[in-house]
Amino acid sequence: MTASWYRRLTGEGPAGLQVFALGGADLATFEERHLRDRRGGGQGLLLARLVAGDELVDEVLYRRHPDRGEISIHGGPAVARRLEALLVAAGFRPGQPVEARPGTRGPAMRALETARGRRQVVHLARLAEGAFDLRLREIADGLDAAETDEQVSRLREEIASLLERAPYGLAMCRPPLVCLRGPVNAGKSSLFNALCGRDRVIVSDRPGTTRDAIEAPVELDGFPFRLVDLAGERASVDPIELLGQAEGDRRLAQADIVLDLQPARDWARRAAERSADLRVIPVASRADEVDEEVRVALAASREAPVVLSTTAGLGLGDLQRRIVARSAFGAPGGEDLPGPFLPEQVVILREALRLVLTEPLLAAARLRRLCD
Ligand SMILES: Nc1nc2c(ncn2[C@@H]2O[C@H](COP(=O)(O)OP(=O)(O)OP(=O)(O)O)[C@@H](O)[C@H]2O)c(=O)[nH]1
Ligand SMILES: [Mg+2]
Repeated sequence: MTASWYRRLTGEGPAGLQVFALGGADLATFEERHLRDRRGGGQGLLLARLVAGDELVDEVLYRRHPDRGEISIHGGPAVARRLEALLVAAGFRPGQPVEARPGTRGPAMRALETARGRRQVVHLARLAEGAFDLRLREIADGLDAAETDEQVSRLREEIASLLERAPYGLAMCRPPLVCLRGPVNAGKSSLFNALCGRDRVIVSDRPGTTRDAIEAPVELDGFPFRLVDLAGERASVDPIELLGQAEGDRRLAQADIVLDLQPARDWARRAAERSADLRVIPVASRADEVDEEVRVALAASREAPVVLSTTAGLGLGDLQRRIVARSAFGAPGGEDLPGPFLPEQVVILREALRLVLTEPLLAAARLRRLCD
């Protein structure tokens, strides 16, 4: 919550009608205490009685926005002074609203609390120490001091390269979603447990064991991911199973990466069921159930599935490497360098990039706004 503030929107003077904007942590208390008998006036406007205790100060119009309120008073300068006195007594201070800054070190520190995995901890710790902040300040200082177009365009390149790192940083703060799909009994839950490193979900030879979507944070090849086990796919009329499958569809729509499992022994027969979705990594599961020649042929086939056996410990390393490579962690430029890691930071950096060649000083101010 920001400190409480108020601001006069109309000029000072003898005008009868004057408008004040107010916001911050004390807004709701102020409304409760000083705006009585609020009643609808249309288009989000309310009529209310501005009161101080039992005393009526003025009849006012009040408009509530999500982050602030606007009061229109009618009683002239004396009432305006009275309103200001009430606001100050309630903890409001005159001036511009305090801007909500995304910050760089604070959010990294908070994200560290739930960080998993070596790379995530190291990356976030570096951000929490101020590595990104420092880069922003260096660029902003450079822009303030720049005297030639060449100097400005070099700094523009630096902003652009910070933006290129955004997918990596965003994924560090909000790990990519990996969903396990496939027919019943394909071995999804067994793989889920293997990637979690413990028996997190039930595995059984009964088709349709998993009925709900279950999510767990995992570390793959040192990188953080959110892994989701889904109900197996098959025709069903059971209402609970149908609910589970609908939930599966919902999670699949959100997935960054989909592991599409089909038992190696059914691979050829089920060709039509496999998706050509770019997010999909095909997995020929339960590969210990087929001969070595079949495994080799599968791996060399056009689809090049990961040939996997959870029980025999086959293909797990290959699978993890492919997941990382397919994710934002494996994208070009996805090096472990400080860069933006929150969507709000990306918005401000984009704005700075847009401004930098024509208004370098303004771009520098935007970059400083990002800093803590
Ligand atoms: N031989 C062999 N059996 C496996 C392997 N992975 C899983 N299984 C067996 O296959 C059966 C189904 O495994 P699950 O992991 O429960 O399969 P699922 O895809 O989650 O099944 P549903 O939840 O019903 O959709 C169990 O009996 C497992 O022990 C594997 O790599 N090799
Ligand atoms: Mg299952």
